[in-house]
Amino acid sequence: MADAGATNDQPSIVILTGAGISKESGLATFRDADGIWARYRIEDVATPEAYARDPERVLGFYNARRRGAVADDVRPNPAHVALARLEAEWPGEVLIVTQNIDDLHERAGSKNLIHMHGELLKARCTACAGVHPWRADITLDHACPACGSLGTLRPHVVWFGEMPLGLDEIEDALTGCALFLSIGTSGNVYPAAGFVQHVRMRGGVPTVELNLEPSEGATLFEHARYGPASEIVPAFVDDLLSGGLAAAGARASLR
Ligand code: BV8
Repeated sequence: MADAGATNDQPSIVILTGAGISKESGLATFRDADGIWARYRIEDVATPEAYARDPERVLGFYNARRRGAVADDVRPNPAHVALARLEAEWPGEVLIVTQNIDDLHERAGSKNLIHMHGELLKARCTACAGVHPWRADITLDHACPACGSLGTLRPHVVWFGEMPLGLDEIEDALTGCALFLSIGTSGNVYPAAGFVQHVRMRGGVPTVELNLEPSEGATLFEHARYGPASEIVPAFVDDLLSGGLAAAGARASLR
């Protein structure tokens, strides 16, 4: 993980993404009317207590989502591709901090990426903490590839009540960035939803929300642009690459 802007004096960008950026790739969001939390209760499938109480139910929930995420027709959309292009062409560091557990940012070509809520295509052993690439279903009949324990594999994802991953690197990046972008997230889940306040407290750093509609934290952003990510993200990246940071504010509506 590169340090936040420490490698060069060019302006660095931190981008927080959420389920909305993957919606047009065919993956469900959480809080839209047709979202995951409209069909499942968090307490039943996305907490350590749920896994302890009924591991097969929790494994089944993630197995269904993993099958969806690896389906042939689920591919990066123009928003993912635009962010990979930004990372390749922007003179300073670009860090994507994603709440998403799919691999669409990687498949679009993004390299500097933190999955703060973990990764659906990895399994973690509760006996030895080993983490392994895993594209198939996880069942209690599987043995850990590292320690051989049976029935100890869980999805390598961060459940409610568990500590998100990479918070130190994220904190460093938020402290040094010249632009903070939030894309496709409702701003309901912390600590991710609090990142914009961290940047605001520094003063003088533009914060931009790119979303289908105003999020819970919409008023905290200096600029905003609303519409489908596959349209507004490539347009925003074009402006950044052609006009620099100043264009970011111009492209997005002033708050
Ligand atoms: C923790 C992984 C201790 C598994 C997920 C204050 C501080 C710290 C914690 C808390 C706090 N207050 C409350 C808490 C506890 C809790 C929390 O936030 N609860 C909420 C419900 C109030 N947080 C935790 O438990 C976290 N851990 O706190 O540890 C700690 C304490 C202090 C400091 C550090 C640590 C752990 C949270 C992680 C839980 N795991 N997922 C899985 O995926 O199943 S969270 C879950 O929600 C998803 O992962 C997702 O990433 C996340 C956020 O959802 P979004 O991505 O925003 O999706 P959503 O559907 O909500 O919104 C989609 C948006 O896209 C919408 O706005 C929509 O309009 C837009 N959209 C739709 N279509 C499009 C679009 N935009 C553009 N284009 C489109 N086409």
